[in-house]
Amino acid sequence: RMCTYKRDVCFYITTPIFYVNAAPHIGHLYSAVTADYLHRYKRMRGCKSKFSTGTDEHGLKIQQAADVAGKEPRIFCTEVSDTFKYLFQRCNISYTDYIRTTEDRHRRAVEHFWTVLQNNGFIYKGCYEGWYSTQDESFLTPSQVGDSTDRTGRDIKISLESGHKVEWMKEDNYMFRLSAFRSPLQQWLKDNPKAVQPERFHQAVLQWLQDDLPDLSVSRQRSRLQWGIPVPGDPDHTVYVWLDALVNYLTVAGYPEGHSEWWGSAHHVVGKDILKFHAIYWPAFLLAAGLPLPQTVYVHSHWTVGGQKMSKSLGNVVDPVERSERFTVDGIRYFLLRQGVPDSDCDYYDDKVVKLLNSELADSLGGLLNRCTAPSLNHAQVYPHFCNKCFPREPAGGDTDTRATREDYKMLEDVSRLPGVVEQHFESLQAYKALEAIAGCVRQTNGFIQRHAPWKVDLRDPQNQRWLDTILHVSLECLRLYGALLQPVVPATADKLLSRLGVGPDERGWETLHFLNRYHGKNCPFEGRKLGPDTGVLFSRLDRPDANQS
Ligand code: ME8
Repeated sequence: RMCTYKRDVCFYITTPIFYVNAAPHIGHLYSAVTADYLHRYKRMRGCKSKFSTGTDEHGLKIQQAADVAGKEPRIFCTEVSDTFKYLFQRCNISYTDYIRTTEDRHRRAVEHFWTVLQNNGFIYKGCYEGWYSTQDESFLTPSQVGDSTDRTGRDIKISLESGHKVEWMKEDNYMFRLSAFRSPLQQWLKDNPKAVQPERFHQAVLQWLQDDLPDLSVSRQRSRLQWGIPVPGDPDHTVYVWLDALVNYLTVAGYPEGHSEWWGSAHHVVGKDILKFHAIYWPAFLLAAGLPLPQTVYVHSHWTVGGQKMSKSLGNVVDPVERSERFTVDGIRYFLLRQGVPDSDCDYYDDKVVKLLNSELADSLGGLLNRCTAPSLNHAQVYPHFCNKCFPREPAGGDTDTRATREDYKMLEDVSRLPGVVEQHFESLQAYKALEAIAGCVRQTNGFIQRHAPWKVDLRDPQNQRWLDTILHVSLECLRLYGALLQPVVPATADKLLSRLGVGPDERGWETLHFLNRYHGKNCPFEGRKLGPDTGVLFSRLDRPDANQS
């Protein structure tokens, strides 16, 4: 299955564009790292991959936040957008495009898109009456609304899903014929069982589509909302911020000119909070515009702190820049993807990060690299030779010098299968399972070395030298695979590891993942090669945080 990939196939991956009403937190970084590993993985497979992220800057919520900050909206947006950009650059998020909805190229795309929807007969003038949440920029049906009280004890109505306050709104505006798309959307989901992943969310969308789909208000009166894109031909109205925001994916693809190369291969990473917008509104808009639908909407759950949603008012927001300084960039990337389970919410706490990184990156992986490259064992600092007599293909072979055990063969089997396992999990957004499988193999390789205790081998016997070399060769081959497979997740650490092994920059693609060629009687390009220079500890152990720090 490893060779089934066609080179130069296009892959286009996106994160949500983030609201600029508040600074980024660990949840935003999680979405970005998720999209980043997919982008890096696809590139490793030889795909042409485009990766976009950016900020969502229009709407009442942003207008209000700028007011509170006492700033011009445009200046306010630039400041906050820059904090997202800084975070992503710092954390090695390898986006190829950073989009801001206040850019001209985006306004042109939205205007064009709107005009196409209108010309196709899917936009009409009507009157919207119902509940609206400014925090979510979302319309709600009566069954999605419940009672609550605000901080001053007053009775208010809230969105049952987000808990945010809702208000009754009655306004003449432009409506989109969403109701026309209920059965086309059901058909799309039935024909494409992987359109929304993981499966649980695919089912959730189908469930929503069991209910009626009311038409959607897609504009606000200019008198209520100025901070946005005017409706083409009717400047008394402003385009609804979600229609504006979703079109960003097309803008980056080059819409309205020359988007066809990328548009057919769009994949969206989103949090579960915005699933409805991406799996119902967005495909309906696209169908109405006569454009292809996204290939996949990848959905992930949320990070909580102390079991609660992160929020400014609770004061429990985890700052990703600060954590990337404390735990290193690769440390926080590894933690998020190793512990983040897309299907369900995960609780964040610092001690969990320290324990995981110390055990898997510092001790297990770093320890393995140390052992195989330590000058005390590996005097010549080379990728040593493999001896087929020491480690024959047939475990019970006749007159060989084999010392390989049944567990060793089991390890070989597991490591050989690892690329396929990692591929499967990477592609279905289960990075944690991929990393778990890699960590399991690293443990087995450490066990292999422990079992054969190369430091005890008596080198006065030349046969023993061949056996020692074989142990090291096998271990380095394991490490080479682990390093290559970890590149999408911890690029800097993987680079350090592979460079130490002497693996060149063009020897790190998916096509290099043939494990232990020599065992299979083939040539190994690394055998006999000098190791790379020793650049120090692979991943430094971290101190446990004090109780009051976490
Ligand atoms: O919704 N855990 O922007 P937003 C994990 N502008 N991920 C989280 C998270 C958490 N606790 N909190 C947020 C918007 N996220 C719109 C999107 S797209 C055309 C427009 C991530 O700033 C997650 O991906 O509220 C979520 O969907 C997104 O940030 C929401 O970011």
